[in-house]
Amino acid sequence: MQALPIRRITVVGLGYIGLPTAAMLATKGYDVVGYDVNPSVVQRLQARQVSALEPDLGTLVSQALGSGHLKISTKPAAADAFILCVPTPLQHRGRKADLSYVRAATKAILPFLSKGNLLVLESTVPPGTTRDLLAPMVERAGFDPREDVDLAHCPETVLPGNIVKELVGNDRLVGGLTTEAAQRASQIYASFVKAKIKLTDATTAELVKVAQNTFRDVNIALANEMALLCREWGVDSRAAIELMNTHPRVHVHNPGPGVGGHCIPLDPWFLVQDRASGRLVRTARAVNDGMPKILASWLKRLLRGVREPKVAVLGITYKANVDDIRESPALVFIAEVRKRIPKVNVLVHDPHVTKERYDVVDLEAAVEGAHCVVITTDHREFRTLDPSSLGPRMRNRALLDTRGITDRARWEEAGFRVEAL
Ligand code: SAJ
Repeated sequence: MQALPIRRITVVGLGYIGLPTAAMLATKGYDVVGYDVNPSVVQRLQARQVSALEPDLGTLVSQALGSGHLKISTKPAAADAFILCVPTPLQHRGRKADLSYVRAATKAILPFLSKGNLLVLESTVPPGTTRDLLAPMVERAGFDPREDVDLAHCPETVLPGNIVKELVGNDRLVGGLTTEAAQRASQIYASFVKAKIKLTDATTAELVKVAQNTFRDVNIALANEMALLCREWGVDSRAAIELMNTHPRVHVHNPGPGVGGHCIPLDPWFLVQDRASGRLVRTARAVNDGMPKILASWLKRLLRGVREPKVAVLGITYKANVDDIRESPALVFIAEVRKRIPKVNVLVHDPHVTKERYDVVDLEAAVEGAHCVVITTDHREFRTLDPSSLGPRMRNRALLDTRGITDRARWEEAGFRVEAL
């Protein structure tokens, strides 16, 4: 197949990956159509409304729209290349990938596909998806997926909260269904990636992506177990982990209330679904998913003897300094607390979350008359909380710090009973 030059790109899905990718490509001179099925996403973008919590994203999107190279639309458009950036959640039943959005996105662009086009899947998927799902769909539409069209998987690796920087600075893996497809896809990414671009086959790229997130999940599970073991041995786990990590080949992650977001708690399942192996991976999932239960039992102990306790939960997002509450361990923790502690009243404060997204209150309202403060997210604002100003407003001075961000001695001096992970 003759590799035609790529000038026009259609990006399908304008979420936290599709939008910055579309904007980035537009600033590099490609004519980009960003297509999303959700009219409210499109309306918001056309009005140039972008999450202010993602550094530099607003500026990038404004530049792209201002240049005239980025158009936002509720309809797909013909192009030289298509990039699919749609979500891949877990199925409601069973721990397997739900590929319905990938199927729908592919179906939506098939009428616009023509010979010589490039189709790149960026969504995180189980190994084999490009070969066994995308290629047959393209074939059924009348194209030879190895001859007429180039198919590739190019996983994203950007960290929410640092997306724009990492889009440019992270190494990029491009897996092709054919060598030519990988090479062709890599040219698009070379327009903005300043780090290395590595080429491989599509299935290897798919596996590597989910394995990277699995590495982190297993490591966090180890940190969580370490924290529980340290507690049993009477050792401060955070101090111990810091010391463990002074070894040049040891990097134990941070213990916490569990693992949230829409990547790390899901991707290990994509790796082991339908496979016989993967015992450690499944165990790590169970360890991390078990943390909210353990912490709820700690809270119950702290509140022993208190009738109708009021609890101030600080932080509902899945990690620090983002506004995303998807799969947040804080949500599971609160559900556990409500299940285990009769007549408990839980109030949530999160400076990064609006009332439209979750029922949050301000710090004063959460803490007023409370019997315990629980830190569930390590937002920067919570690192500087002053126990001597919170204490007098509370009915009972107790702190459960699931992120280990407070100075225990300082809180104890202010009269708090402290439990920390
Ligand atoms: N967490 C801990 N302890 C740690 C680190 C994280 O408990 O030491 C928790 C966080 O609080 C959070 C969860 O894990 O609840 C996940 O947070 P994260 O910052 O590790 O990851 P994500 O989900 O925001 O982004 C990950 C990243 N993957 C890796 O670092 C290997 C990112 O680079 C990927 O692009 C992203 O998943 C993705 O889209 O797959």
